[in-house]
Amino acid sequence: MKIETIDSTPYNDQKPGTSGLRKKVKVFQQRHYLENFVQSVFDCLDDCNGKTLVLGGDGRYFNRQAIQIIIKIAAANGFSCLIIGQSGLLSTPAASHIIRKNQAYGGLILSASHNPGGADEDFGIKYNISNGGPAPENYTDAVFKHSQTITQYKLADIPDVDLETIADVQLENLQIRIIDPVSDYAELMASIFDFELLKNSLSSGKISLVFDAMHAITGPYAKRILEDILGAKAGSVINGTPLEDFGGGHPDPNLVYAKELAELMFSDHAPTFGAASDGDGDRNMIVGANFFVTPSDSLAILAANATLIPAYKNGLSGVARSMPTSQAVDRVASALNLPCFETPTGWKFFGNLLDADKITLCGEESFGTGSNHVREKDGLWAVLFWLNLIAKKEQSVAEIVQEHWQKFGRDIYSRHDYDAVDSTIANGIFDHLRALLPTLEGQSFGEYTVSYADEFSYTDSIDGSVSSQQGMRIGFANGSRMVFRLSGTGTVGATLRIYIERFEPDASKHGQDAQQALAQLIELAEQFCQVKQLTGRVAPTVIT
Ligand code: G16
Repeated sequence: MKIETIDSTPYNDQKPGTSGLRKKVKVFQQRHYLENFVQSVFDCLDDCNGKTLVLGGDGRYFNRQAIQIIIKIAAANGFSCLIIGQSGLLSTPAASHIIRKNQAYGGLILSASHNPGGADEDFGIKYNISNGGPAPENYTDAVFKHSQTITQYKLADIPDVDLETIADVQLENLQIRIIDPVSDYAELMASIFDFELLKNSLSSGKISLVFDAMHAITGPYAKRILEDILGAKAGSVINGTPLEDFGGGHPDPNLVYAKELAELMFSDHAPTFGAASDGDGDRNMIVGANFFVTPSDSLAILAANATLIPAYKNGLSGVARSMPTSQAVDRVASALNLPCFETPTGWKFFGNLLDADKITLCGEESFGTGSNHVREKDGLWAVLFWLNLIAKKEQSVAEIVQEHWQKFGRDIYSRHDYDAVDSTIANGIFDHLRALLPTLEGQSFGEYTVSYADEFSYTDSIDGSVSSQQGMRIGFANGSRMVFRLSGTGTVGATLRIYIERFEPDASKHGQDAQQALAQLIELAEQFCQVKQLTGRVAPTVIT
């Protein structure tokens, strides 16, 4: 195989965010941009020679072209086996599973997750390590550093690979395996959940469902598993064909962007269960008939009921949540006497805890839940978990949630996002908060007395690594909390996130609207950060 060394000049903006490098497609299409980054990823690995790499993406615009480029760079860097999803497709959780199942060295996942796709929209790439999870920060920091000085990359002189045909192809020392992206993942799901019970409930129509794949990667996975294997009515999966631009939509599963689903679920002819997933299939939104489940509650409910699921019938070793996620799961952990960990935002922080079997389930407020079955959050897994619970408990989504609140109390929760804020203003807000926090402890604001105010810093209990500046948090004596954080996944300006929660033990008040119940805290948050005043905005871009 002829290997060329191509001279290049470095870019200074290849710093991976919360989950890989995400930029506009046009940025990735700049000369040598993708090549530099991929070569930097490989240069920072110990040795790629003779190793196996998994490759696939969410099918967004530029996915196919990027895969052909990466194949040539991987071949030139000595990988001996590339496992690639047919048509270049792999959901993020399926990629994680395929890395683990094949004991691959790692994988490159091409996705900008829930960000829009298309020629003028976003693309992304991230490296996952041999445990199937996102690479840790010390590695992504090294990649960024290297990308700022890189001067050449390697390219194998081989023809483009046929990505459409499932086959094993040998190119001299390199084996290229084009695999069915769904079958391994479907098998894994069948090993976790009670598929017989699900088949009975779904094929008989006892449980009716609508799953919105948002024209993203989960379409083929959901159709195969929910409709073909479990017998849900044909058409239960909507927007099921992956499109390069997600049909012009925003593949972020919330009530604003999954509009078709939301309208149906809050109508008179809502099915028993509704769900949606995002661009790359790792997020999930769960909705019952006229009832929305917050991701934080969802995590707590899955933890509280886990022993009803075959794979978790012997109980959990522990649970974890990201810092801004509500404290609902903490209450379950405390009742079940389970260890509960609080990590910074980003799935990569769960990896060590899962590997060490300190936790079995984990989740985030950002519509992510998962378990030790892979090392990514997993949208369809959460959907199957909920369906399994509904079938087993013979209750509706609303009944399951209300019963949970009665037992544990309700952590009323909301997140307010201000998108595309001018970066200078956003940094100013955080400088101001950083100065304000040390003055707050002990101060009272109406019924809220500040018991702590700090900037979250995390020390990994397994490897001792420290991640600082992970969001500002203000806790109150009555257990309420607010958190301010800058998103690490946006590509335009800065996205400011404000997370607000209040604990309500009184069951007669559990029916309250979250925005009303949190109104005082929402006002207090504005008093502290002044985002509306400084940006001139009158309301958040998205409220979840
Ligand atoms: C990514 C990470 C998640 C994290 C989320 C936060 O999600 O994988 O673990 O919770 O980012 O995003 P932000 O920094 O914008 O708040 P995804 O689904 O985009 O990969």
